[in-house]
Amino acid sequence: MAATVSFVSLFILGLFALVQLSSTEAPGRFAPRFERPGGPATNPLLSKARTAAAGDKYLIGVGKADITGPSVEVNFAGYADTAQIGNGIRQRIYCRAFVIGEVANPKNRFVYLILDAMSGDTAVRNGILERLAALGPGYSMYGQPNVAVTGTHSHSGPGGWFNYLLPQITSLGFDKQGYNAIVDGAVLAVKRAHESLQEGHLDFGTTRITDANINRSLYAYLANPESERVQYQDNVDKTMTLLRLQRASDGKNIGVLTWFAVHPTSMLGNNTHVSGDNKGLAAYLFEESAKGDSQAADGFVAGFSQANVGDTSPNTLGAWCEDGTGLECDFMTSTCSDGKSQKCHGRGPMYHKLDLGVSSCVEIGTRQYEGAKSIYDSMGPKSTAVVGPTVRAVHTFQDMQYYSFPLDNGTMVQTCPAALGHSFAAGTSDWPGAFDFTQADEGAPNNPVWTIVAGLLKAPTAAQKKCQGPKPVLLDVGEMSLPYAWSANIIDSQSLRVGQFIIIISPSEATTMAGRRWRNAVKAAATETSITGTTEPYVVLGGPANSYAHYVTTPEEYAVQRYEGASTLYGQWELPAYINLTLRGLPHLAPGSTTSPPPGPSPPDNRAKSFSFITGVVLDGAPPGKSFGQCTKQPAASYARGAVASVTFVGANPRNNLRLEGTYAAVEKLGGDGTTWTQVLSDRDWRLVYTWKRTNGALGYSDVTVDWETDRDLDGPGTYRIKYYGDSKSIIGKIKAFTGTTNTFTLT
Ligand SMILES: *[C@@H]1O[C@H](CO)[C@@H](O)[C@H](O)[C@H]1NC(C)=O
Ligand SMILES: *[C@@H]1O[C@H](CO)[C@@H](O)[C@H](O)[C@H]1NC(C)=O
Ligand SMILES: *[C@@H]1O[C@H](CO)[C@@H](O)[C@H](O)[C@H]1NC(C)=O
Ligand SMILES: CC(=O)N[C@H]1CO[C@H](CO)[C@@H](O)[C@@H]1O
Repeated sequence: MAATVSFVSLFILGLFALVQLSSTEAPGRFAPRFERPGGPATNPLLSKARTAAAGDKYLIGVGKADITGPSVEVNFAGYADTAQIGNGIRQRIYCRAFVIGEVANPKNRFVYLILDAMSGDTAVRNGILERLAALGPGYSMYGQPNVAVTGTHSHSGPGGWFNYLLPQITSLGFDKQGYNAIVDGAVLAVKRAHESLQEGHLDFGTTRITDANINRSLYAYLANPESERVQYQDNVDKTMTLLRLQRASDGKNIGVLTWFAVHPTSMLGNNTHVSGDNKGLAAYLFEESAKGDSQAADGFVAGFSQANVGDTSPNTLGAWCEDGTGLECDFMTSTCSDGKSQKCHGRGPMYHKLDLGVSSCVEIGTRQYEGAKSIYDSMGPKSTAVVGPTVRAVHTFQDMQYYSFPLDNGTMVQTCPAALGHSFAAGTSDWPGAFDFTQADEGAPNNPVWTIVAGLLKAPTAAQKKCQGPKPVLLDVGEMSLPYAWSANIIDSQSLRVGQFIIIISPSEATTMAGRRWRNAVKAAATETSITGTTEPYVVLGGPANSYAHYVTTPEEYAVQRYEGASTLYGQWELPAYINLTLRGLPHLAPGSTTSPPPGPSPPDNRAKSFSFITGVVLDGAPPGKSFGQCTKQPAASYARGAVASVTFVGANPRNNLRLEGTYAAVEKLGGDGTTWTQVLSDRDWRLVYTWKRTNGALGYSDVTVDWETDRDLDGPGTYRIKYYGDSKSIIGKIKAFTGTTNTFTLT
């Protein structure tokens, strides 16, 4: 037992002994492939996007709001790398909300939320439900059963908002500012969707996107029976599903909601600018294209939701050893010539650009956008109308500690308290574990949270070891509740349904085959019980949602214990258990069903007891003879389109004011009258990059750099200037807004 503990400690020590990487590299140049409004894909004459819908009428509404938390001095959520600390914004992140309800009985509705964030989470979801309730009786129909909080699984946003201890460790605990940004933004998005509710139609279509994802755990996938694998063309799902929301009043489309499985890990683990990664970019591109589309309503919202993402990678060129051997990583273990995983790196389509993943992200985002656009543009002939008036949602909490249920063949099995296996430490080829135990350094960890909790590590009980087999337990997170729960044991089982369209909400990242089995089981049961009448059910899976419960593999993949299997928290029967729970809920989605299952046990709420070692801003200062917002590096007099205009200002810490729904950086263009300036780009735009750098900690000096990566096609010639909006904090804590403006320059 003691041996296990010290072994575990050793590996964790390695995690926190890391020295912080410098993050000073300037953002790379890239050549975006933005679709131009009016180009072929958006030509209204070619588009059938407005083809009249034939299905039933529903209440539909969409909304979107900014959730960009502290962009600097806070660790990013996703790669669990303590060195990945934000220093600015490439693109603001958002919550997109979709509300769908019945016309006849409008209380029957659901909200599907997509956060440009690592996952849904119990703390965040609790906050959203509480603040929706606080909006008053008009919002009383939103609650536990019908609010689905999904994350795109982006790895490029601030962390610090998780309910459980384990994911809080690298972010130094819980950060109220970032938490509030997400919760308030999500509530604002729901409010906007709610206020925009109107009657409309839903249609869905699919396409195959061949070049935006690959499997990153093929060795585990191949453990699934051949008889099952031969039923599928690919070893990852390449199908994108798009649901279109079209209002009845004038036939304009108010939004689209898509599902496609690919890790938003195009931005590498050494990127330090906030963005929504490839999914956030795809959504932006679609929403931009809608501005030039006469069939799209104002306020059009495009949601790019995650699907069975578990073993998918956006690094479509495969995983290679950066050790001079020129070899691919080992097929079975993803290690390199030194037997370790650190040098194994997935390569995105533009990996040679060496720009922290930016160019590959543009590619993978654009491929998803173009896939979605192709479905959208051929709606009508190739799409299916959603029919059947029923809208329902079902939610229960389930304690996964020793949940007993029968497999299909009748054998009773059980799940286990959460635990992570050895391969969890190695990470994946999308970013190798910064904390592979073989790299362990026995130096003291430089992490205050870890200093407190390291002594509380427990070895697994005998029952747990047996239950988790064949997984060798590395971190027995489900049996550790000191000082508060380390991981979720109680998960959300939730499903939504509109007409024949059924949405499984998964708390875990389902692997390709796990997702297929889950969807197939739901489709078979829905068909058998005729809950969609005579219409064939169509099932999608969205997640990771509601609470972050790491991964779910098939039992066969679990037996292989690669990263995904090692991160399947509740043992080898987790997937059959999830399927059992979804099927148990299915009768509550039937037309005429007015019942809800018992709510189940409430997960612990750790918000009030969480550690917080994220220190606040002390003060900002301007160097002698300078003032906040003063431009210290002016633009050149003129740039050719395609060049980068880079300017620097005397800055202040952006954590003083998140400027939600606003901007830190902006590009303004001079109007034809020679006097009027119009904002043309802001933090929401991918090609305007805001970087903050502390230059003197004691005196609070900092620089802000704004890089405008101008685009030959999208940015017209003209006269421009760059603006910076900041907020400084005085020694007595007073926060004061200021503005900086550059000289004017021309773009030719
Ligand atoms: C970021 O990581 C990639 C992949 O390992 C590497 O090629 C690149 O040099 C790194 N960039 C910086 C600035 O560390
Ligand atoms: C799910 O498991 C429960 C026992 O926990 C069992 O009663 C039920 O029949 C199972 N449902 C399905 C659909 O397998
Ligand atoms: C049922 O299936 C499980 C998993 O494949 C297997 O371990 C078990 O032996 C089977 N039980 C029977 C009675 O065949
Ligand atoms: C990581 C890995 O093994 N990727 C493989 C996934 O499958 C494709 C074929 O579909 C292979 O080319 C990759 O090497």
